[in-house]
Amino acid sequence: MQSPQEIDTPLQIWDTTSAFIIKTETIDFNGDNKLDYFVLFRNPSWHSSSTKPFAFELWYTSSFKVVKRVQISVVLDYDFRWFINLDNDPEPEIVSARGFSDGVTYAISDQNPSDWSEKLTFSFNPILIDPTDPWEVHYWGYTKDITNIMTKNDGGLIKIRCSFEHKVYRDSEHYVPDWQQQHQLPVIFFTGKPKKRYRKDYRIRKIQWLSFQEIIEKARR
Ligand SMILES: [Ca+2]
Ligand SMILES: [Ca+2]
Repeated sequence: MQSPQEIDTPLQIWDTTSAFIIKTETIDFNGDNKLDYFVLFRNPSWHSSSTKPFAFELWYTSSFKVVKRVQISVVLDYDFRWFINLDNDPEPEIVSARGFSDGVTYAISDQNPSDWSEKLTFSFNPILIDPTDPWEVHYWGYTKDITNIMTKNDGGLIKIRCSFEHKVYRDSEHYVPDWQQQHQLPVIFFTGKPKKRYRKDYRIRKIQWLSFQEIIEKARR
């Protein structure tokens, strides 16, 4: 699981709009093993009373072709995204944690390589395990603490450590997703270092290793 890294803007991206660049990040978002770029631009025609997006994020491939343009109208308190390939198509899936201090949505999105649009497949509860902890205590998976989603390779198929039997209740801190599309909110396990060491008895049972597609289908049932 990798997150985009901030870099100096490559010279190939510099042009007449460069004065408006807020930041440039790099990640391989299309899965061809070459680093691509996200460039965040300030919208020069935005003003405080305007309803226009205040910024745009342009997605450049490694060959500096713009393949996606995202309008940004809201400043989130939490806006984390990680890229990891979880299925058989080459492009990575996006693990995200987005929202406000009173509610963060953890979700996995599938990318459509024809226009790089993101389709939310399911939301989940993030549970963190410290791999050096022999007791495998379950902590809440805060965005700054998680380093990787727990997966294993099962005969060429990627399986994700998860559970659908738990008592993780979302309090006011945790946003509940659209239940019309998703009937069950799984626990997804991550490795990392629990700095806050926040834990409750989540009563997680029947821990399974399921493929990305199996989790999508089970969450909808
Ligand atoms: Ca790439
Ligand atoms: Ca994929």
